Amino acid sequence: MTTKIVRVTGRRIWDSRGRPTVEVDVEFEGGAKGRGIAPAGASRGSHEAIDLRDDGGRLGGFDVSAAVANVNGEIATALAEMDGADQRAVDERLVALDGTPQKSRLGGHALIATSMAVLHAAASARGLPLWRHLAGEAPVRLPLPQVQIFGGGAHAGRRVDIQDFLVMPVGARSFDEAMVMVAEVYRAAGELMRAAGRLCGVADEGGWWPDFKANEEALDMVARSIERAGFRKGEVVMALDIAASEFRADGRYRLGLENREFDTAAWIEVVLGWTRAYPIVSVEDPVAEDDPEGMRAFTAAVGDKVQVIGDDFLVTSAARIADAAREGQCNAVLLKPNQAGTITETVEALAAAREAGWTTVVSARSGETEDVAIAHLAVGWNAGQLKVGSFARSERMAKWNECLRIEAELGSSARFAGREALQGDQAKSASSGKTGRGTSR
Ligand code: 2PG
Ligand code: MG
Repeated sequence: MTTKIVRVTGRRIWDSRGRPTVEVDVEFEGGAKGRGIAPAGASRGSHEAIDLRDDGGRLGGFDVSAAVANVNGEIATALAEMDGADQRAVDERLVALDGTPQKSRLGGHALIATSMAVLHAAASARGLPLWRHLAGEAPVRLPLPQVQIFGGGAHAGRRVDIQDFLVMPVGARSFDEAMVMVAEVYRAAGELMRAAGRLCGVADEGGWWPDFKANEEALDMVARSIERAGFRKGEVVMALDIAASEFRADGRYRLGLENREFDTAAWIEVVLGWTRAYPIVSVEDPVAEDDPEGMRAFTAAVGDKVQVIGDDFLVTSAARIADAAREGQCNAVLLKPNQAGTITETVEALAAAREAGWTTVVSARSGETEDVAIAHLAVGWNAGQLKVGSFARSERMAKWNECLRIEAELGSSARFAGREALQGDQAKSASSGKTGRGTSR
């Protein structure tokens, strides 16, 4: 089936926050089709690919008509007749065409939606599900999910400072069982909030609204929810996305909710205290994106006991990951394709993390759609972990549900990453036959 690109069509559709986003359809000469939809972040790293939003007050300044015009104009022209099965060549053409360091001319959303659409069409041309197209014959695992129980920070009007209070069902033996465990904890959290007279709906990613007087109250509530759901110690553990860039100003960390502020060393002590007091196995962006020394100090302090994820700090950039690995500034990466802007650059970031022996987490954004590609990327790349928000609202559940379908399709050969996903080198050794380093996490 010929994989020559014959049509690229962009249009404006709407994301889970009711904001405009870019959808792209691609068609090959042989008839294969693919569709990609760009997600959108609210707490964005300052070095990630920039979404081009229209000037002026319309739609709050979020409209994407210029970006859509770029897809239907320059991008469609540049990709015409290219081989859609050559993802790298397509992505390199997109990057060169844009010509800016952060994709600001054509728009990061225009580029990632196009890149994803081409990838989908290529899978379809081979008659394969996307995860299988990506994996080839390499082993795959269903990812250990990171699931938000309370949403805060930029996803909840800054009601609390910390952004994501998450759980990870490390004791599950399958993805199906993982979902059941998470559902019990999510429900228990809702019941506890109701009993406390604090049930106020949900935040942007479906996590319960954080009606708390202090950040620590949310930590307590997650721990109590795990207990109330009846899990034994270590079966369901906790994770945090601090998203600390959001509350750092003038070199200090300011908790608006508690009216307290800290220098880097004191702030690190606060977070370390939480990792000792609660069963926290993973902390994302513990300090701000412009605090590399803080990132190094935190990573050194937790050793291999806690997964330290760079999100805003690394923005899915292979070069930044390699630098951070050399400096000991993280030991894990969040992979968000729209931070990089193309699939090929995201794959390069994944490879850099693997090279460093890091763990990897494929992640959605706080602004999402019905697009479930992220579930296929997590499985097909054998990333080990997947983070797509909470356990409510269909733009989140669609991704979890897609993982369940992939698990069902794999049948008895399905493997669930489970606790192993928190050990660096696992994915690398699974594909190369080398023995993993192993950690005490
Ligand atoms: C994050 C993401 C998802 P956003 O910080 O990890 O929770 O948020 O998409 O707003 O950057
Ligand atoms: Mg984050």
